[in-house]
Amino acid sequence: MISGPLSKVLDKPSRDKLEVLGNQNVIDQLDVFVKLCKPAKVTVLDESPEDVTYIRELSLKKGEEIALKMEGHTIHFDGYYDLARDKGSTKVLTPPGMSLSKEINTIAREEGLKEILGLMDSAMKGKEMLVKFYSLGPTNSRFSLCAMQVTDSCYVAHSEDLLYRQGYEQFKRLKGDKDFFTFLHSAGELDEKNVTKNYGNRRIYIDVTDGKVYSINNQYAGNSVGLKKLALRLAIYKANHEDWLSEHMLLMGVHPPGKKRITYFAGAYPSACGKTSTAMIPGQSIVGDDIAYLKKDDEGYCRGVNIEQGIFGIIQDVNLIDDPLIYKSLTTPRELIFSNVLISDDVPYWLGMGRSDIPDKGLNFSGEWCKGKKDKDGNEIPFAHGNARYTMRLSELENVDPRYNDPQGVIVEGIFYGGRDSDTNVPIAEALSWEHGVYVGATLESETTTATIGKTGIRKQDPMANIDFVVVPLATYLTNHLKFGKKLGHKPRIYATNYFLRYEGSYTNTKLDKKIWVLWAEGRVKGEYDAIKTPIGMIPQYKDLKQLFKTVFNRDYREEEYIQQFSIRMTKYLEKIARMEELYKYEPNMPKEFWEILKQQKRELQELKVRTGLDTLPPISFIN
Ligand code: SPV
Ligand code: MN
Repeated sequence: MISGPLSKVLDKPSRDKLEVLGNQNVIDQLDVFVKLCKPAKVTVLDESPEDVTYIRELSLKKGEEIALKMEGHTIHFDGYYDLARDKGSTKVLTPPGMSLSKEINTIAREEGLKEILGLMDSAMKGKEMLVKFYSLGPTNSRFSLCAMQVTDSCYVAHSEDLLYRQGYEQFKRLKGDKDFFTFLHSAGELDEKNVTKNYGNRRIYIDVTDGKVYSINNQYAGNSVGLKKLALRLAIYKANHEDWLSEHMLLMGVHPPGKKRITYFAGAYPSACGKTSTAMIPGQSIVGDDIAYLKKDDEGYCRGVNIEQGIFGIIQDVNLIDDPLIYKSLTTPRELIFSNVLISDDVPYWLGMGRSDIPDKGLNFSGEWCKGKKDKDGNEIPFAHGNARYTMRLSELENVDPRYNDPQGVIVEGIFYGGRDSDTNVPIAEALSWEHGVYVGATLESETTTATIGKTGIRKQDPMANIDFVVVPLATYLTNHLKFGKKLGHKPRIYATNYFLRYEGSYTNTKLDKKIWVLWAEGRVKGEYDAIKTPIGMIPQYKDLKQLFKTVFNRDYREEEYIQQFSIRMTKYLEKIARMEELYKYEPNMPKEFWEILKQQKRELQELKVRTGLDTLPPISFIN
């Protein structure tokens, strides 16, 4: 029954769509939102091509996006102070008795609701409220989760049309049930450039116990697009109260050269640590580059799906040499949103794109820009932002995996955990067991980048690359991982990767070398390579890497390179262990397996150090 405030702002087509959907919970929620946000009009959209086109065109009409020269390409600018995820303003609403790890910001639920609902009051006055329905994960699958997005931002709705599967039909399958997530977003008051004015009142409040997120006074997708990191948090809460995993992970098919098989891997990397470029390694196939759900199937395999169908990727350093496939997609006609790059004569320019003819002026995230322009602190504003992005459908890529939409998911046989680490971890090492793999994920660290607001280059702990999103106590989350693995008859092997190891200031490998580490892991999963056991895990033998480098790149991989990369930096690993002790000692109820593995690794490394009197040991010392 549609009555109340909602019925006054609905036109006939929107009313019909809600009626056909047949979900009173949806109607009741919208009624509350309309009363609160007071939009001039509510437009309900289904998954018809007309409704998808409506959003795309409205975004241009309202100026939230501007058309570029290349067909289908548009640009959207977030505000100067809204260019990355804002961790400080993102809080979990905690009811009495709920406590989370200290890494997660919380606010008492009642107090938080009062604040956010206060900010939402009349936020859409004079505006159009858009109501969209999506499916997280493929539709018609045991993985599908329904999600309703309510927003006044066409850019948000357009981004979601590119990034997620339409779910109006999936919502019908709920048959009126309440089992869906809800995201209420308002960009708030906009200035003449269509940028959020009151960014100081930016708030993203996660109501985990009610399956809702409220987000206001922002536009950057990591803050505004409900189905992305906001849904990841709700899904982590759900997964940890059920028996599956919701992870900040890529999914990819690995194709060993000269062999017919495809082996699927998942991979967790903190923001800007090579996740998308791993999923896009030439010769492999991409299932997803950001968020995956993992569940056990009836045969005991780990199955994974990409909850998305698109990429919201960092554009910096996408060039013909390092990311040829994406570069090609960004420079040919297709439906594509650029954000926070430089626009000159309706052509986009970004950092590290490999062009020497970057214009001296144009439009960028600071407004009208010319070379030498300074911010209010006197710092020079670069022509494009380091966290500038592109948004497009996966189907636009020639390397999309044929099973990226498979409702069964793919069988995950390996998992990568990779941080940005200049001085400790080897490029790749295999965990000794599932439990050791959970330890490897739990001890993931990364040096910060521009993907979140704050200083860059600082080492941060980032368990499973998920620290920003783990809205249950860390110990609960890790215990759930351990339990998940125990139930699997066929456990994925787990690998620690590091593409950022330096020696005397320079990277020890090229950007393309990650292909070799990934192919080595695939060969290990299939039992093709022996490996060297060290206290931190199994590392590759020189001869196997040498052969892989030769076959794949026709390059002679020198033994000096191998020794530089795969020596075990015992002192550095011990320093890392000390940081982990510090992080986890405040965490109540940590699984005992975690401390056992940590202590054993510490003991072995200390003994080795004492016995050899060295800080670092070459791989050969571990061969008996
Ligand atoms: C990340 O930062 O991990 C991203 C981009 O994938 S965001 O949408 O901002 O989360
Ligand atoms: Mn991400």
